[in-house]
Amino acid sequence: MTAPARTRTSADLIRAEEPVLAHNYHPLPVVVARAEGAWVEDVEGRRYLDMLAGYSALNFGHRHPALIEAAHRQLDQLTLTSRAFHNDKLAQFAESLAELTGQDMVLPMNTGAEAVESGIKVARKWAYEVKGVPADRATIVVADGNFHGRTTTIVSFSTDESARTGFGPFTPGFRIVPYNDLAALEAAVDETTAAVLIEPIQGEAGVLIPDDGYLAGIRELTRRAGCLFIADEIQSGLGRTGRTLAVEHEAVVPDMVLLGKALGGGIVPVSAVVARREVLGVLRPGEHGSTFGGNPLAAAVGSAVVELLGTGEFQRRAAELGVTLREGLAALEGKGVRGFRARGLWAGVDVDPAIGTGREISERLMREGILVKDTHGSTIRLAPPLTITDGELRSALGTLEKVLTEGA
Ligand code: IF1
Repeated sequence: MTAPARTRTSADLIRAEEPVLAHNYHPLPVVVARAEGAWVEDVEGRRYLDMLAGYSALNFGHRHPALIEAAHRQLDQLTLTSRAFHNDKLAQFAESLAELTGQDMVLPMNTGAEAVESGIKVARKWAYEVKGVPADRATIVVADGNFHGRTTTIVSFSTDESARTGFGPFTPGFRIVPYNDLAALEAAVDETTAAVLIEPIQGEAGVLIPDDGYLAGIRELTRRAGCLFIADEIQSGLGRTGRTLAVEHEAVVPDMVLLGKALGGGIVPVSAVVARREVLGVLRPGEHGSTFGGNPLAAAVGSAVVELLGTGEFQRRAAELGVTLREGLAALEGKGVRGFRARGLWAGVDVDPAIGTGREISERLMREGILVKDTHGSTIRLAPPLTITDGELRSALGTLEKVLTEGA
């Protein structure tokens, strides 16, 4: 007999999931019930500072007032029409997003993986119709250590065995080269290449930041080769690194940018492909679509997100607080931190394995009121909401030092 829903404890709820929920995650033993800003609260009322922010889907914090207001207003008016008809919110969302990203056209989708899949399809169609690659011969070059989502085609070019094993057969047409290696990239590009698909910073791989010049090199290489530069900014974009897009750190404008996560403000799934007219112009009615892509609720929230980013406040906060983050992590080198990579309010921290695995460190931090997520081995990722205060960030760094030095 299970406890009635209204009085279930965290333990009750974790137990209740076990027989009925697919086990595709191993969550930390915390059951979140409420959240605001950078803070979440579990069923028993314990508070935690959220240093994961939904893997960068919560850049504006939990339940940002302007975004919640936009959602409430739209909920009371119209939520879904399908694209069989127009709705009164989509033009504004597409116009403002194209302007924010310096691109011509927008293809609205829902999840990041859908944006990646859509980008792959559009790049291939562009290769056949514009570049003149023979039918079904298009190739796309990706980097090892990539993470672009979980669909069968996307895991076809993953180098993470746990993401691929048991899901074949796989989609052909992808070439994998070492990340941050322009020579290897150049060698893989030929007349069949539709695009190079790259994360400007590799998130899941542990926040790997390429050498200065890598992104500019890809831009030059793809221009010379007559193929597309597709930047997957689903995790790195929308303020996370201190700029609207991470590619701006090298003043690079890709041919296509993939967006997701924070574009939905942490409220609804919103993703998009944004690109030059020559590229997205290859799509004609009936050739691609999505039941929920561009729905009025998503468009209303997405427009409110673009408006927040238009102020530059969140990019500025990420850049300024990123100095506190970097300095705080540098001070921990030799005190349990073996190395770290950081840009804006995003860091991958390699902890001394002798202190514990990433999971063990995450559990110790959880007991101290800080929520993070490990990536691989003993690397943890720090990606707080961009609304975090300097004091909260310093407090989190202090707790990290305590956990690393006292083995709390
Ligand atoms: C999970 C991390 C994993 C992404 C980039 C596309 C997508 C993602 C650069 C797909 C999604 C999520 C997926 C989520 C955990 C998180 C993640 F990298 F952020 F940490 F898994 F590697 N491109 N990343 O990071 O977007 O379809 O999920 O909306 O799968 O557990 P999605």
